[in-house]
Amino acid sequence: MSPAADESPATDRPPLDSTALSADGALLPGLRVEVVEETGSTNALVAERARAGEPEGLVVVAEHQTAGRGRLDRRWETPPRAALTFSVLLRPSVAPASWPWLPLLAGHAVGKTLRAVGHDAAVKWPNDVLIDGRKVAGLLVERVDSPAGPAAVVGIGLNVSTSRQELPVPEATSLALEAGGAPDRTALLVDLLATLGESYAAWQAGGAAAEARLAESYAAACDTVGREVRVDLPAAQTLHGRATGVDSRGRLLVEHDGTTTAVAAGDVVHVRAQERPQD
Ligand code: BT5
Repeated sequence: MSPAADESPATDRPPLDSTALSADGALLPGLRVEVVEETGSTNALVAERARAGEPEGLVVVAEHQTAGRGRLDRRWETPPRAALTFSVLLRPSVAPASWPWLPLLAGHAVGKTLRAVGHDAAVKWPNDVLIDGRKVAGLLVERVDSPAGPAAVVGIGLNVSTSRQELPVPEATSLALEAGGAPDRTALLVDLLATLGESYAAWQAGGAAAEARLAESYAAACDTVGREVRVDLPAAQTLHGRATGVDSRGRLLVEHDGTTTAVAAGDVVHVRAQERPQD
């Protein structure tokens, strides 16, 4: 463990151990990790590789992103070596109608991994991971069309040793701020990729039954369900209501005046943390 984030901000952060990441048996078969010192966005880099025909399983992790992307042209900002910022190239064989599960599945995998190392992490529909109501990780899944067929780039940003001063918004947190010390990023990345890989394989192989199980398991881990929410819809529409669950297609169910609306991935801008009623 390195010192608490509030005590030791930007100095002396250890690099990722790329030798350990490429060691035999370190990762699930089929995964290949490349560590880059700096890039604009790992999602952009992996999308480029996907277009050039790269097979499923490439993982690019950047020690620093200079133009990290959130959804809808928002930015994802992390200092060098303070976070895990990486993208995974997938070429799912399941029908495109099931692809909206990917950000949920990946966020759920991050939440599970963090809970396994003692954090009280929850997912926030559709693409955030929270600890104690604050955003510790964000997910950006993008579809890329390539001559080899469609691909999905699953981008994950997780704040590890980021100090309070370095976080771009007050609603954010890091693992170090929550636990008083930062875990080893290489070991954490290995754990994240293992959980993500297992969840992805079960989803691909399991058909409708797997999606029903995923919906149940996701909803149980989801901080959004049970809350009053404001959902910003396209065309500047807004939906206010109570989130009651997640359906078998990964849509958020929002109840208002006795009517339930299923909000699809991609149609909802965000259930913004700062607008959620506090406990
Ligand atoms: C996201 O978007 O949360 C998706 C973030 C995905 C980042 C990964 S890093 C690897 C890969 N490569 C990329 O270029 N991106 C992916 P969204 O829900 O739109 O949230 C963006 C908002 O989160 C911003 O407008 C800020 O308010 C906030 N934010 C920015 N940086 C943050 C950070 N480090 N921690 C917490 N919140 C942050």
